[in-house]
Amino acid sequence: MGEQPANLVQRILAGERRAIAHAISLADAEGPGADALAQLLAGHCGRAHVVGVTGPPGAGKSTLVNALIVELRGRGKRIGVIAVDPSSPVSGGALLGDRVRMQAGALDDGVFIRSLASRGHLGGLSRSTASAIAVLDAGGYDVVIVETVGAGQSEVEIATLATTCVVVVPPGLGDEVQALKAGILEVADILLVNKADRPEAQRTLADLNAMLRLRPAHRRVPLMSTVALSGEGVPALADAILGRGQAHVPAAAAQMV
Ligand SMILES: Nc1nc2c(ncn2[C@@H]2O[C@H](COP(=O)(O)OP(=O)(O)O)[C@@H](O)[C@H]2O)c(=O)[nH]1
Ligand SMILES: [Mg+2]
Repeated sequence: MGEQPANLVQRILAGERRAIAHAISLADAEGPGADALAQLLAGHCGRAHVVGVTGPPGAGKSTLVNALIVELRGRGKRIGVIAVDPSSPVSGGALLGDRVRMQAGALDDGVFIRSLASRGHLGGLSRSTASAIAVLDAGGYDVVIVETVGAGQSEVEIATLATTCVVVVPPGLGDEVQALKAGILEVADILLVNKADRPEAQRTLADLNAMLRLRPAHRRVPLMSTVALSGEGVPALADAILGRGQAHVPAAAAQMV
C-alpha cells in the first residue's frame, strides 16, 4: 500500500482526510492491504452512530441525507457519508445550498462524503462498505450515514451494520406497501414517509400506521414524515436518530472488515 498500515492507521485516528480517503480506497479495492488495515482498525471502532438510510429508488434518500447533514452539522456533529448508490450522488447539501454555504468552513472539516460502487450480490452492501464505515468511525466521525438502495437483501445487511436503520417509503406505494412491509418492518428502527408534501402521503402514513398497530407493542417502531426538499421534519428525525444513542455497538462493522 506504499505506507505501513500502522502508520496509515495513526493518520486515520488523527482525522487526516487524505489518510481516510486513501484507506477507503484501499478497502474499496479489496486489495492485499485491505485485510491488514481492517484488522488494525477493528480495535478503534464502535464509537460512531451508524445510520442506515434505505428504501426504493426515488424515495428521496439522497435528498434526505443532504438535509440530515445540514441538520446534524448544525448540532456540531462530524458526519461521514457512504453512498452505495452512485446514481444519485449525495452532494453535501447542494440542494439546501444557502444554509450549507453559510457554514462552508465547518462543512469542509466536518463532513466526509464518499460514493462506493455497489458490488457483489444484487443490491448488496459489499464488504468494502463495512470497511469504509470502520475507517470513518476510527477517523472520528460522530455519525456515519450509509445510503443504500433497498432491494431485499441489502436492507437486511444494513440492519446488521447500522445502529439505526431508517427505511424511507415514498408516498403512494399502495399495494407495494403490502409487498414491502414484511422486509421493511423487520429491519426498520424508524419508518419514514418522505415527500410528505405530496397528497398521497397521508394515505401512505395511514396504511403504515395501521400495519404497525398489528404488531406487538415492543415491535412497533416510530413512524415519521419529512419533506427532504425543504427540510421539514428533519430536525425531529435527527432527534429520533440521536435519541437512540448507541443502541448497539455495530460489532458487525468490525467483524466483517
Ligand atoms: N416533492 C418532493 N420531492 C422530493 C422530496 N425529496 C426528494 N424529492 C425528489 O425526489 C427525487 C428523487 O430524490 P433522490 O434523493 O435522488 O432519491 P433516492 O433515489 O431515494 O436517493 C428527486 O427529484 C428529488 O428532488 C420531497 O420531500 N418532496
Ligand atoms: Mg440516492
